[in-house]
Parts: sequence; structure tokens; C-alpha cells
Amino acid sequence: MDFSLSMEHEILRKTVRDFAEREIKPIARELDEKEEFHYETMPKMAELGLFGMFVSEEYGGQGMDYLSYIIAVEEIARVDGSHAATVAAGNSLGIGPIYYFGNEEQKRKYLPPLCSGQGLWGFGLTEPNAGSDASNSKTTAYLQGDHWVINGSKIFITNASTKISKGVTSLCRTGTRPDGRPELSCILVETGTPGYEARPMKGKMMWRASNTSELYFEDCKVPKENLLGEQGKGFYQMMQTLDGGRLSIGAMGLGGAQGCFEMALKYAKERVQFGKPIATFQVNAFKLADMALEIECARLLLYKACWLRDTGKPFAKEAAMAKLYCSEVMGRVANQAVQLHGGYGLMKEYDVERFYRDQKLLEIGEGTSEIQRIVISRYIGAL
Ligand code: COS
Repeated sequence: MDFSLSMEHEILRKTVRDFAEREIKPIARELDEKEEFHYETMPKMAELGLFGMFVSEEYGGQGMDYLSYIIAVEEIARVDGSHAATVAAGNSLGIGPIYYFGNEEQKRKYLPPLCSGQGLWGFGLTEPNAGSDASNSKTTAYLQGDHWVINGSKIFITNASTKISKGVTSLCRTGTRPDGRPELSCILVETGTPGYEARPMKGKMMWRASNTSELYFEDCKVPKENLLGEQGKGFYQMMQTLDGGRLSIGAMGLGGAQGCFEMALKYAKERVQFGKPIATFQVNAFKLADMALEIECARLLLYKACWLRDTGKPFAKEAAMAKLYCSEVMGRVANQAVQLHGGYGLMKEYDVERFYRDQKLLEIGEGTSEIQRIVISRYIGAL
């Protein structure tokens, strides 16, 4: 068994870390404060190859493995959750479904601008009344001549209402299955289609510099050919996409925990109370030791899940485990990192305050911690 990363993975990590330190870290706090999506970093991230990382080169992607993508997300999350969210949702949720399930024409049409970072694409699953109960989608689509007519709404959709958002993959009820349950299908809806509107959602506690949207479909007509893959396979497509997406949420937990740990260690070595650095009090040294331990476990779990995926083995259970564990590790690490910073940790001029807020999303988005426990319970045969 060899746990070392390849030279390519190490180079990628260093390149993305240098970029994140140089281009993202200095602006992250202000963007969070202003709740502002930063268009200027998009072409820079794209130039670095951060979009379409696991997509083959024929569609404009980078042709890398999934672990490379996960390492990249981890390194961005080490300095900022919002930028990591833009990249993670851009790749796994935006590009992913079109790449995995699109026909040749759809892939050729939609993927190159998304892989070059000129555009972003949303993942239209969640609805006001279909959150954890994702298959309870109420958005409908029926065929009228050569078009689908879509009605309904979506909520909490990342990357769908920026100035460069090109569209959304929308899960819709397209009929009723023989067993009486709704037939669900995914349909590609381009920005600018009459009857489709994406509105930014403001007032978020976390990921404040990422784009989150509410979507409205009112007799929105899209060509019949915009059906993604097979009719009636929409829910499987969404679930399969989430298996991969959950690994990127794991990466955000791991990277965010790493960032918090580094800030806490640095601060604890510098901060002097009772005549000595607070890191040298055993109670604090133990906190830091526990952080390092949990981060190491999180990294092993996440990378193993990526290895399963990259080698074509089943990975959904491990993806749920990695998503659950990494996001909860970041919760514990961020909590102790703020604790170690004392009163300063509560102030916005200390980045640890932002990380503490950003972490909470990871236990909720792409399937709550409770849903991950359901998924794992089913895989181990307990439920
Ligand atoms: N990949 C492919 N297919 C899957 C799948 C997966 N990972 N998980 C489930 N399916 C299939 C099942 O095989 C089942 O197929 P049939 O209808 O042919 O039997 C179908 O999807 C429904 O599955 P299931 O009965 O397990 O659905 P439930 O309604 O019980 O819900 C959970 C399953 C709770 C796991 C699912 O709704 C879920 O993940 N919810 C959270 C959604 C989420 O993460 N939202 C966040 C979005 S933010 S981007």
C-alpha cells in the first residue's frame, strides 16, 4: 500500500495553493463583507485549469483524475469557502451532469464554455418543498409539439444567476411511472429562455461571495432535444451527480479545517498569556493535536473515496462518509480555532470568524449530515 501522492498531484497542490494565497486570500474577507461574487477571479481560475478538471480534453476539459480536482478544491477552501464553492459547484454539479449524461451534441455545445470558465451552470434539484426529500419535486414539464413546457421553482441553486450563468439542469416531473410514483427527468434550460428567471438570494450567513439563486419557470418552453439522457432517469442522474459532488463538499471541509488549524497554530504560538505562548499550555496543545489528528483521518477517508472513484469501483457509501466526516471535522476544528483566538476570533478582521460561519453549510448542502447517515445506514444494511 502506497499513501504517497504522485508528482503531478503534488505539483497541482502547490500551484493551486500559491494561486489561492496570492489571488484569493487577500480579497476574501472584503467580498464576504460585501456579499459580492468576484468576476475577476473567474478567468484567472479558468486559466489555471480549475474548470472541467475531470472532463476529457475533447470537450475542453483538463482530462485529470478526480483526486486532482478534489485537491484543487481543498486548496482553495483552505483560504476561502466562497471561491471553493464556485469551483466545486461549477465542476461537479454544473459540468458533471452534462458530461456524464449528455449526448454528443449537448456535450459539444455546452461543455467548452463551461470548461473555459466563460460560463457557469446550475444544478436545479432543490425546491422549497423538496430539500432532503429530493424526489418530491413539484416542477413539471410536459411536451407540447417540439418543446417541453416547464412550470415550477427551485431554490438555493449555486452559480445560476451570475452575469456569466449559461443555464441550469432542472429536475422536472414529466409523467407518472407504472408504480404510480412521479416520473422525473432532467432538462437543460438556457439562461435567457423566455419564462425562465434566476434571481440571486442575499442575506446568507455563509459562502457570502458565492452565487445562490431562486429559479422560476413560468410556461418556459425549451426544445425537446434539451432532455438530458433518457426520460424518467432524472432522479438517478441527480443522485449519481451528488455522489461525486459530495466528495467536493468533503474537500471543502478538509481544506477549511486545514486553514483553521494553521491559523489556530500560528496564533497560539504567538499569543502570550501568563508569560508564555498559549500553545504551550497543555490544554491548548491537546486541542491542536486533536485538530491535526482529525484532519489526517479526514484526508485519508476522502482520498480513499477518490481512489475508489478513479479506479472505477463503487464509491457512494465512502463519498457519503467522507462528506459527513470532513464537514463535521471542520465544524469541530473551526469551533476550537475560534476558541483559541479568544475574543479576537469573534471579530471579522480574523479570517477564522468567516471559516466558522462558512463551515455550517457543509453539514447542510448536498445532503444534510442526517441524510448522509441515512445513506450510510442503508449501505451497511442497518436501514
Ligand atoms: N445513484 C443512482 N441512483 C440512486 C442513488 C444513487 N446514488 N440513490 C438512489 N438512487 C435511486 C434508487 O435506486 C431508486 O430507484 P428506483 O426508484 O428505480 O427504485 C431511486 O433513486 C429513489 O431512491 P430512494 O428510494 O432511495 O429515494 P428516497 O426518496 O428514499 O431518497 C435520499 C433517497 C434521501 C438518499 C435522497 O433523496 C437524497 O439524497 N436526499 C438529499 C438530497 C440532497 O442531497 N440535496 C441537496 C442538493 S444541494 S446540491
